[in-house]
Amino acid sequence: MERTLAIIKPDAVANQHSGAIIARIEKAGFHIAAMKLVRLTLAEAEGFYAVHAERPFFGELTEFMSSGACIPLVLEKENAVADWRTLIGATNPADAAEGTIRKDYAESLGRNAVHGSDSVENGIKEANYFFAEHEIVANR
Ligand code: FUP
Repeated sequence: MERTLAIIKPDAVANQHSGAIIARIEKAGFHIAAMKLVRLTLAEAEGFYAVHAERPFFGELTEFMSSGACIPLVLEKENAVADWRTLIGATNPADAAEGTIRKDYAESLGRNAVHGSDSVENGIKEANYFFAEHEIVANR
């Protein structure tokens, strides 16, 4: 079964949208294989987003991601990576389709409520960034 890493980001947690977002995850048929609430250190956020290290928004992004609690989740489903990205919508909420999570809960391009892995390979890597093997519970 395919896995992806989702993160309910600090803006959505602070704005009390975690429950609504988790309800959408379950309604869309994803199995939650792992979940926890953590506050990332700046170094942990920099490690997670290392691929963006040279981008101009890297400092703002990593400061935001370490500014408060976030909720990483491993989601399991057939086509989990693509289906989760469809459900969350475009990176910039101004471009996100109606009914998507970012359309409904994101504040801005930088504070955009949720993360989703962009490939199956990165889904595995990102799940392992947050969770040990024994913390990920397969759906049967
Ligand atoms: P996504 O895969 O949709 O999360 O988007 P990206 O990997 O392109 O970007 C990662 C995060 O960087 C986004 F969620 C928000 C932030 N970002 C900015 O703040 N400014 C930008 O111009 C692009 C991305």
